[in-house]
Amino acid sequence: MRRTLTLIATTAIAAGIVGTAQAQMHNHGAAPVPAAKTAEPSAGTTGKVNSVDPHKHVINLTHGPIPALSWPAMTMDFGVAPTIDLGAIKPGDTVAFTVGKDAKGMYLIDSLKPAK
Ligand SMILES: [Cu+2]
Repeated sequence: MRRTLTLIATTAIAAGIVGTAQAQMHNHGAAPVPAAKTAEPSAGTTGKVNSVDPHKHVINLTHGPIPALSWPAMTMDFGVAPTIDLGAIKPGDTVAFTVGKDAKGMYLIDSLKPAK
Protein backbone atom coordinates (compact mmCIF):
# COMPACT_ATOMS: atom_id res chain seq x y z
CA MET A 1 0.00 0.00 0.00
CA ARG A 2 2.74 2.38 0.95
CA ARG A 3 4.56 1.51 -2.26
CA THR A 4 1.43 2.11 -4.32
CA LEU A 5 0.93 5.53 -2.76
CA THR A 6 4.54 6.44 -3.41
CA LEU A 7 4.16 5.40 -7.02
CA ILE A 8 1.04 7.51 -7.43
CA ALA A 9 2.71 10.50 -5.82
CA THR A 10 5.77 10.14 -8.01
CA THR A 11 3.63 9.88 -11.12
CA ALA A 12 1.67 12.95 -10.10
CA ILE A 13 4.86 14.90 -9.52
CA ALA A 14 6.24 13.85 -12.87
CA ALA A 15 3.01 14.86 -14.58
CA GLY A 16 3.17 18.19 -12.80
CA ILE A 17 6.69 18.78 -14.01
CA VAL A 18 5.72 18.10 -17.58
CA GLY A 19 2.68 20.29 -17.26
CA THR A 20 4.30 23.31 -15.66
CA ALA A 21 7.99 23.33 -16.51
CA GLN A 22 9.08 25.39 -19.45
CA ALA A 23 12.38 25.49 -21.20
CA GLN A 24 14.51 28.12 -19.57
CA MET A 25 17.77 29.74 -20.35
CA HIS A 26 20.22 29.17 -17.60
CA ASN A 27 23.88 28.72 -17.14
CA HIS A 28 24.65 26.43 -14.26
CA GLY A 29 28.10 25.68 -15.60
CA ALA A 30 29.24 29.30 -15.40
CA ALA A 31 28.54 29.70 -11.69
CA PRO A 32 31.70 30.88 -9.97
CA VAL A 33 33.30 28.29 -7.73
CA PRO A 34 35.14 29.68 -4.69
CA ALA A 35 38.70 28.42 -4.74
CA ALA A 36 38.64 27.12 -1.18
CA LYS A 37 35.39 25.23 -1.58
CA THR A 38 35.64 21.48 -1.14
CA ALA A 39 33.87 19.04 -3.43
CA GLU A 40 30.13 18.98 -2.96
CA PRO A 41 28.23 15.74 -2.63
CA SER A 42 26.14 14.87 -5.65
CA ALA A 43 22.56 16.10 -5.55
CA GLY A 44 19.78 14.29 -7.30
CA THR A 45 16.23 14.33 -8.55
CA THR A 46 14.13 12.69 -11.23
CA GLY A 47 13.39 13.88 -14.72
CA LYS A 48 11.81 13.00 -18.02
CA VAL A 49 14.10 12.43 -20.98
CA ASN A 50 13.31 14.65 -23.96
CA SER A 51 16.22 13.72 -26.19
CA VAL A 52 19.47 11.78 -26.13
CA ASP A 53 22.61 12.62 -28.08
CA PRO A 54 24.93 9.62 -27.63
CA HIS A 55 27.68 11.21 -29.74
CA LYS A 56 28.00 14.35 -27.63
CA HIS A 57 27.02 12.32 -24.53
CA VAL A 58 24.35 14.88 -23.73
CA ILE A 59 20.73 14.38 -22.76
CA ASN A 60 17.92 16.90 -22.52
CA LEU A 61 15.80 16.46 -19.40
CA THR A 62 12.79 18.11 -17.86
CA HIS A 63 13.82 17.72 -14.25
CA GLY A 64 12.38 18.39 -10.83
CA PRO A 65 13.82 20.89 -8.38
CA ILE A 66 17.21 20.15 -6.82
CA PRO A 67 17.11 22.01 -3.51
CA ALA A 68 20.72 21.11 -2.68
CA LEU A 69 21.82 23.15 -5.71
CA SER A 70 19.05 25.76 -5.44
CA TRP A 71 17.84 24.74 -8.89
CA PRO A 72 14.18 25.05 -9.79
CA ALA A 73 12.45 22.53 -12.02
CA MET A 74 13.46 23.15 -15.62
CA THR A 75 14.21 21.70 -19.01
CA MET A 76 17.87 21.62 -19.92
CA ASP A 77 20.75 19.84 -21.62
CA PHE A 78 23.06 17.88 -19.36
CA GLY A 79 26.45 16.47 -20.11
CA VAL A 80 26.67 12.88 -18.92
CA ALA A 81 29.70 11.24 -17.34
CA PRO A 82 31.56 9.00 -19.82
CA THR A 83 31.09 6.00 -17.52
CA ILE A 84 27.32 6.11 -18.04
CA ASP A 85 25.91 4.06 -20.91
CA LEU A 86 23.27 6.10 -22.71
CA GLY A 87 22.37 3.21 -25.00
CA ALA A 88 19.45 2.12 -22.86
CA ILE A 89 18.02 5.62 -22.34
CA LYS A 90 15.25 6.77 -24.65
CA PRO A 91 13.11 9.90 -25.04
CA GLY A 92 10.06 9.56 -22.82
CA ASP A 93 11.89 7.63 -20.11
CA THR A 94 11.70 8.82 -16.54
CA VAL A 95 15.10 8.66 -14.88
CA ALA A 96 16.55 9.22 -11.44
CA PHE A 97 19.89 10.99 -11.62
CA THR A 98 22.49 12.80 -9.61
CA VAL A 99 24.48 15.86 -10.63
CA GLY A 100 28.13 16.34 -9.86
CA LYS A 101 30.94 18.38 -11.36
CA ASP A 102 33.60 17.39 -13.81
CA ALA A 103 37.28 18.32 -13.57
CA LYS A 104 36.53 21.75 -15.05
CA GLY A 105 33.79 22.44 -12.52
CA MET A 106 31.01 21.96 -15.06
CA TYR A 107 27.86 20.25 -13.88
CA LEU A 108 27.26 16.84 -15.32
CA ILE A 109 25.15 13.81 -14.59
CA ASP A 110 27.27 11.34 -12.66
CA SER A 111 24.63 8.66 -12.08
CA LEU A 112 21.51 7.81 -14.01
CA LYS A 113 18.99 5.01 -13.76
CA PRO A 114 15.46 4.31 -14.92
CA ALA A 115 12.75 5.41 -12.49
CA LYS A 116 9.05 4.62 -12.42
CU1 LIG B 1 18.63 22.76 -14.85
